[in-house]
Amino acid sequence: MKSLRFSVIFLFFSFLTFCVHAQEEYNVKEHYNKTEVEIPMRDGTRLHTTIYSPKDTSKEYPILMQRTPYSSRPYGEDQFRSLIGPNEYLMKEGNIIVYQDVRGRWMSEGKYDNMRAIIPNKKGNEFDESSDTYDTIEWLINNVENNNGRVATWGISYPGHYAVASLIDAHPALKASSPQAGIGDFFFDDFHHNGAYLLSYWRATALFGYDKTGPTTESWYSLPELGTQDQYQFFLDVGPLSNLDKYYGEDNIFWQQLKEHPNYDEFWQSRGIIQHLEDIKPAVMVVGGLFDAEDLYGPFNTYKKIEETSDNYNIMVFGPWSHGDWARQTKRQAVGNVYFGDNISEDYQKNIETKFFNHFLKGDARGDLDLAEAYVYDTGAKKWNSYPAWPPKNTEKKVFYLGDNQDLSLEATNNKESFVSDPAKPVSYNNEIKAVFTPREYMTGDQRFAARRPDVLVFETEVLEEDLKLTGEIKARLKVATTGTAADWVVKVIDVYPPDAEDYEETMEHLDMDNYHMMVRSEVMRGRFRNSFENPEPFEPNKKTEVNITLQDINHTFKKGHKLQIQVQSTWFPLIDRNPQTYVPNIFKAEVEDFQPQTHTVFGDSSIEFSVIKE
Ligand code: PG9
Repeated sequence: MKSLRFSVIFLFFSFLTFCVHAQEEYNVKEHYNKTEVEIPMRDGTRLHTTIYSPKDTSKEYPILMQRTPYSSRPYGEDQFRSLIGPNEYLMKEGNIIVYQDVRGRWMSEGKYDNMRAIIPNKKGNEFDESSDTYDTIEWLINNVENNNGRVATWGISYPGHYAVASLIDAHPALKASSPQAGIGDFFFDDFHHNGAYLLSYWRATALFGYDKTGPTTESWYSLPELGTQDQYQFFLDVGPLSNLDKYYGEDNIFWQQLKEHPNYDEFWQSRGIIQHLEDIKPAVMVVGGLFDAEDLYGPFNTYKKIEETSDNYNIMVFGPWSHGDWARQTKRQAVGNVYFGDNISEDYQKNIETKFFNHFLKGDARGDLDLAEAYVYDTGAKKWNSYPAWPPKNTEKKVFYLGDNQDLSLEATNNKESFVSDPAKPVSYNNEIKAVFTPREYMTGDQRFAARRPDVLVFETEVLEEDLKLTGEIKARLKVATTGTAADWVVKVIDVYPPDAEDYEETMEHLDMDNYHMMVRSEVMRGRFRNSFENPEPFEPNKKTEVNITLQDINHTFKKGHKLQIQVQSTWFPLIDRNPQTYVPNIFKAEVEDFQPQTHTVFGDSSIEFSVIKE
C-alpha cells in the first residue's frame, strides 16, 4: 500500500510538473486563438467543435482533428488545454487543431450509439461516424481561415476508432490519419475477448450507457462505487451477473445491450469496423501498445486489413507501451514492474509521428518519408526492430507441445493433465488488491501466484541456452475435455527471468525480478464459441475437443538463461466473468446452481504455434 500511495503521489506530481513544464515552456493561449462552433451534419444535427488556430496568420496550416466521446473540454473560448494536438512538437510548430464532441456526447446534439454501425452506400441524410467526419471536414476547409486544405485525423482508443471511421468514404481533403489503439470490435476489444465478457470493464458501462437530454458541459452519468479495492471479493460476493442489475437499471442502455447480446450476433457484427476497411485512400499510421490491455485486436487488424485491401501508404508502430503510453512525456517507459527504456515515447513523437503528419499535411520538403513499414519493439531484447512487412514474411512456425510432466516439448505426447476448475474459487488475473477502472498492468504482471495453483497447468522449456526470438502471430491449438458442458480456456505466454535478473526503479519494493514470471501475451476463448462466435455450442462431457485460440502478435526475445513458459487455466477473475461450466443460453442470466466445479483435461497433443524469423 505504501508503494502504491507513493507511486500515485509520484505520478500526480510528475503530471503536475509536466503541465507546469508544458505551460512554463509553452503557453497555448499565447500562440493560439480558440473558437467553438456548432457544425451542422447532413441530417441537421449540430456537432460541437473546438478550433485552435495559430495566432501567426502569415502562413496557411493543415487541420489536425480528433473526434471524441470523452469531451472536447475545456468549454468556453477563453479556456485552453495545456497541450493540443498529437504531441508537443506539432503543437509548437503550428497547426490548426480541432476537437469535436461526437454525435450524442457532451455539447453535441443527437443520440449516441456505442460503436455506431457504418452504413455502406448511405442514401439521402443517412448518417454514421464516417459521414459525420466527412461533413465536418467539408465545413472546416470552407470556413476556417488560413487552412491549407489538407486534413488529418488522429486519436487514441475510442477517438482512435473515430479516426478509423474517417478513412471510410473519406473526404478528399483527408490526406492522413493515425488511428492509435483504435477499437475494432467490442466483441474482441475492451468489453469482450473472444466472447468472454470483461467483468473488469463493468464500471465503464456507466460511461456509455446513459442518454443525455441535450448539449451539456457537465457529465450526466456517475460510476458505481464498489466501496473496496478488492474487486475479486466484490464480484465473487455478487455471484451471478444478474445480481448486478441493482446497480444499472433499464435506463443503462449499454448494460441492457450487453446482456441481450451474449453472442456475436448482428448487433455486434454490424458495429465492427474492420470489415469496412476496403480501398482506403488517405495515408495511415496505425499505432499500438504491445502491452495494451484495452485495444490490441483493433490496431493489429486495422493495419492488416488495410494492407490486404488497399494500396495506400499504410504503416504501423507497436512499442512497449500500455494503453496510450506513446502520447505521454514520461522519460522512463515501464509497464508495471518491467522497464523497457528511456525516451521511447518522446523519440516516437519527434521522429516518427511528427514526420508522418508533416509529410502528408505540409508536403514537407525535408526529404522523402523514410519511415519503415513496421516498427515493432522487441520487448525481450528491449530495442526497436523495423520490418518490411508485418507479420514478417521470412518466418517459419515454431511449435511447442504441452507435454509430459508439464514440459514444453517439440513432439506431441500421449500425456494428459487434469485439474478441477471451481467457479467458487476462480484464478485471479492479477496478484494485487487494487481497484481498476479498466485493466492495465496485468499485461506484464508476475504470474508466479498463478503457476502455484493446482488449477493452473504450467508447461515450460529448460533454461534457454541461446536467445529464442518469437515474432508475429501465435495460435494455440488445444485438445481438451471437461466433465461439464461449458468451459473457458486461457493461454498465457510467459518469460521466466533468471535468478540474477536486475531489479528496476519501477519494480514494487517487496519484489525482486529474479525468477519473475513476466506475462508476454495472453488470451481467452469462451469454449462455446470455439467453432462459431455467432452460434455457440456446449461441450459433450468427457469428449476430447479442439479449441483454437489466436493470441495477439508479439515480438519478444526470450533471452539465454530465461525460460519460455505456457500456462493454461479456465478462470481469470475478475478480468472476465466466471463461466458456470454448465451450458446455459446466456451467462448473463445464469443462476447460482449453474455454477459447478468441473474437471478439465488438456491432452499432450495440444500445441502452441509461434513464428520465428528464418535464419
Ligand atoms: N477503449 C477504451 C475504452 C472503451 C470503452 C470503455 C472503457 C475504455 C478507451 O476508449 O479508452
